[in-house]
Amino acid sequence: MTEFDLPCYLAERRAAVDRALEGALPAEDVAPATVHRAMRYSVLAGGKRLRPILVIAGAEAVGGSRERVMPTACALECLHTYSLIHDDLPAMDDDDFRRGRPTSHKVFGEAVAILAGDGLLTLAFRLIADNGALLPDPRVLREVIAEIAEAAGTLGMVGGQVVDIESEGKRISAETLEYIHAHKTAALIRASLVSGARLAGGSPAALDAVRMAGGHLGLAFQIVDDILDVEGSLAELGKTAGSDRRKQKATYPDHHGLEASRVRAKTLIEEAKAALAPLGPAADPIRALADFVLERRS
Ligand code: GRG
Repeated sequence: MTEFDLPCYLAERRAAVDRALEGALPAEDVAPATVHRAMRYSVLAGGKRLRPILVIAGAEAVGGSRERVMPTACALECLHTYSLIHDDLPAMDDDDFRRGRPTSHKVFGEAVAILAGDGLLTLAFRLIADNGALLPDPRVLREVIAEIAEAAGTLGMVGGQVVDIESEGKRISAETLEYIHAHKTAALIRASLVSGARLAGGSPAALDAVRMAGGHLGLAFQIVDDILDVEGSLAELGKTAGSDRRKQKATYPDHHGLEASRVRAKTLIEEAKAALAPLGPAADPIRALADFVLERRS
C-alpha cells in the first residue's frame, strides 16, 4: 500500500466533480424538462465518480491541474452514466435498481430513459469541445476526441456490450470473456486516464505508461465487479446482487473460480502499478486508486 491519503483525495475530487456536473447538466426547468430531469436524476444519483477522478489523476500524474481537464472529466461521467441507463433497460439487462435508486426507465419510462442516455452521450462530446478553450494547443482535442470516441463506440464499450449480450446463456471461451471485459469496461477506464494525461501535455512515454496501467486497472475493475456480484448485497452495491447468474452472464468467477479471479485481479493491479514506475510520485494517486479498485465493496 502507498502512504497516500486516498479517502481525502477522493472526497475532494468527488466534490469538485459533483459541482462541475451540477453546472454542466441542463437545469431541470430547461425545456424539454422531462429529459433534463431524467439526465440529472441518473448522473446526480451519486456513484463513485471513478472515471472523472481518473481523468484528473491522469492529468496530475504528468504535472497538470484538475481545472484544465474538468469538462472532460464530466464528459467521462456522462458517457458512463448513459451506458448504465441503457444497460438497465428491459431490452438489455432489465434492472430495477442503480446507484441505490429505481432505474431511469422505472421512473421516466423507456422512451425518456433511452433519450436521456442519448442526451448524455452527446453532451459528453459538447463538454470535450468546451475543454478546448482551456488548452494552450487546442489541436490536442483531436486526439482526445478520437481516444474517447473509440473507447466508447463499437470498437470499445458498445462492442463489448454487443458480445456480452450475444453470449448470454452460452458457454464462451476464456478469450471471448477477456474481450467482453476489456471492451465493455476497461476501454473507458483506460481512455479516462489517457485523456487526462494527454490534455495536461503528457509526453509519449507518459501516455504509454498510463495507457498500460489503465488497461490493467480497467480489467481488474470488471473482475472485481464480477466477484462483488457473487459476494455483495443490494445495500452495498446499490443494485441487485446475483444478477449475472440470473441472466446467465459469462463472468470471471464462473470461468476461473472465485479464488483464481481474486488472484488475477491482484496481479493486474500489481502490473498497473509497475507500468506507472516511470511517472514517479506524481502517479501516487493512480496507485492508490488501483488499490481502491481491488478493495472496494461497491
Ligand atoms: C449500453 C452501450 C452500453 C454499454 C453498457 C458499462 C456497461 C456497458 C454496462 C454496465 C454493466 C455493468 C454493471 C458493468 C460492470 C462494470 C461497471 C461499468 C460497473 C458500474 O460502474 P461503477 O461501479 O458505477 O463505476 P458507479 O455507479 O459507481 O459509477
